Parts: sequence; C-alpha cells; structure tokens
Amino acid sequence: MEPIHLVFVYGTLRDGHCNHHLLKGAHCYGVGSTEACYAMYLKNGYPYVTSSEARYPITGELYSVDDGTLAALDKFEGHPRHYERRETAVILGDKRYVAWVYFRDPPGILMQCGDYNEVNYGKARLM
Ligand code: PCA
Repeated sequence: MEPIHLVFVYGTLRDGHCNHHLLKGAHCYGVGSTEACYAMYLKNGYPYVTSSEARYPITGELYSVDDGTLAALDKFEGHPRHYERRETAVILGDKRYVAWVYFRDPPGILMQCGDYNEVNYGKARLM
C-alpha cells in the first residue's frame, strides 16, 4: 500500500477554492481546526499562516494523500522556499491528528506599534 500522509489545508486548496483540484481523489476527513493558535495574513487574495503569532486556531480541511499528491502539493506551494510544510496537531470533532500544514511567515512586517518614528528611533521593535 502507498504511504499515506495527512495534510491540513486552510486556503486555496480547500473545497470550492481555486487550487482544490490538486486534491482531487484524496480522502477528506472533514473540517477542523489547529490545536495551537496561529495568525493568518492575506496578500493579493492568498492566505499565509504564520506560527510566529499565537492569535487564534486556523480552520481547514484534513485530507489523506499519497506520495505523488504530496510531492505535487509541495511543488505547487513551493515547499520549502515559499511555503514551508511542517507538522502540527489538528482537531476534528473529538479526534486529534498530526498533519502537514503549509506555513509562511507573512509577507510584509507586522509592527508592534503604529508609529514609524518609534520603530526607527524609539523603543519599539519590529516583531
Ligand atoms: N494553499 C495552502 C496554503 C495556503 C494556500 O492558499 C492551503 O490551502 O493550505
């Protein structure tokens, strides 16, 4: 039997979104959320989940995929340079799984305060 990998998708790979066809034929376990809190950023319509900020759990869908599908997803998402695929725990109903998620630290910079001068001259630091 082909090795099976669990992938949790939160963005354009979700059902009904533009890149979902890459998961065609993959078994879907359903909708759930990450056990840990992360943050999601949006740029040009594309979502990026970063593990550098613990704000809220991320909602997504859990799939099992074979080696070939995982390789195709990696190529498409630009792992490990664009998005980085890392394992994290996800909760679906009363079940907990460990699944692959495509993370990316958000493009752009989140600042600690809204004052450019503070960041340049003051105590505030870029996060
Ligand atoms: N595609 C991947 C990561 C973000 C995106 O748009 C996903 O749906 O999980």
